Amino acid sequence: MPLVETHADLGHQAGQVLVDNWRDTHTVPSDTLYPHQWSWDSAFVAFGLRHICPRRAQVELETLFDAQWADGRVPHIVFDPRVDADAYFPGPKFWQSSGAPGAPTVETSGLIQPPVHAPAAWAVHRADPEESTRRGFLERLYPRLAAWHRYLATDRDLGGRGLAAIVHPWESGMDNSPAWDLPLSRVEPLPGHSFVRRDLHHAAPADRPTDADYGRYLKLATRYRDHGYRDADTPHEFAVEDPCTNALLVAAELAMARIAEEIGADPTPHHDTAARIAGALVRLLFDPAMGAFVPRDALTGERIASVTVGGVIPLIVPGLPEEITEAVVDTLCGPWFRLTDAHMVPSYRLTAPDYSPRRYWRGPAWYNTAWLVREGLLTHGYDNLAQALRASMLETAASGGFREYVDPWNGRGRGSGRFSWTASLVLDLLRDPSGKLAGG
Ligand code: 2M8
Repeated sequence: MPLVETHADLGHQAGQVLVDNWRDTHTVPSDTLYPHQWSWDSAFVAFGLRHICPRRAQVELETLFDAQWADGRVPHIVFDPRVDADAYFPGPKFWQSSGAPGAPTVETSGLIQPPVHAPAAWAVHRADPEESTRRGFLERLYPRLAAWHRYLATDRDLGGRGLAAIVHPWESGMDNSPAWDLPLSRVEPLPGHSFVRRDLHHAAPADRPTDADYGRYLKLATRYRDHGYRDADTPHEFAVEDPCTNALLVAAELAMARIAEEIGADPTPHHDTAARIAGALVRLLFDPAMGAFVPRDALTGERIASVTVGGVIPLIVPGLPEEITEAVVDTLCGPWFRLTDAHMVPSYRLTAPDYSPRRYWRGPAWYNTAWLVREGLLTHGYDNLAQALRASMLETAASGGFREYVDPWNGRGRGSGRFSWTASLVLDLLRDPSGKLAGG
């Protein structure tokens, strides 16, 4: 079948996934594995949803921000009260958010995820500016987005170096990434018999994090919960400055500048914050010997010598020094990520001894990170590489199922099927191949 027809069909199927995964006020990442609302999933979903129903894309983000905490944090999961409390673990009974100070009435987790929301809000507005203005979409969301970014830039500057720290691997969105192995090794896991996983009912154990990983995730989350999710009071055992989260915060502040201009507010503070965080990112997290950005342990002050896809995503930051941009693109095209012949972008170095083609964030290629890398390539004028990556994403998706992640060597789908951000970002690539982070 000619490629153009395949793609027309692909767009239709992608739209159908988004329609089927819509739950009145939000989209579930997957009908089986993730039956609630997730934070960065909703932002990625909004980028695609705006092409078929801009109003729904607005509601997606508004629902998430209705669950914002008083301190500005946007929870990583908002639980749907209509779904059985045991359908996902750890569910509302574990997080006990309603007992925590400043939590919303709806049950949520106490963790966060990377800040993709402001760029999503700006893209959603531009999909139908008239309807957005009529509903006061940006005016209402702007102060909430500002509070969210303030929380990240201040309460989460746990290392005092001008970068936001994550306090749990789930906060990176790249849960079992090898980048967290070292800081996580200090955490004594809860014993396996003390919890019952639900994810293994829906996905192959070899595709998911291990029980030992879960034991550590739960240990960290329990300690945070038992300190009321108060950052200053929790003796964090894990606090890491993640390059991907901080690069997204830069892009998000630049999007805030565009939103501020649109609603007649002052964009200057957003430009200033973006420049400050970008400076710290380059100074503290770029590793010239690796040709990539690496995380930094906020507790020890040491860099973690592990390059993952999170270390190339900072390409989305405009105005990086040229030698850094070139080094990161070389890394992407070299044997670690093989941009021009792998399926999309592997989540971990293909040559690493502990690389796994199927275990979740330890090797498989994901659509959201490929979409971000493509945005980074466009930001710095690598249009041909961006075009090749788009083709790779569409071809991989066309092989079927809108899977959660794929084996970078053969493109075979893994994890959940009919996955929302996969469908959404494929739709976005089909309908709007232009760059759109940081205001487009
Ligand atoms: C995955 O994370 C959740 C925990 O938040 C899980 O494994 O149960 C990650 O891929 C994360 O990035 C994503 O937001 C979430 C829902 O799709 O699933």
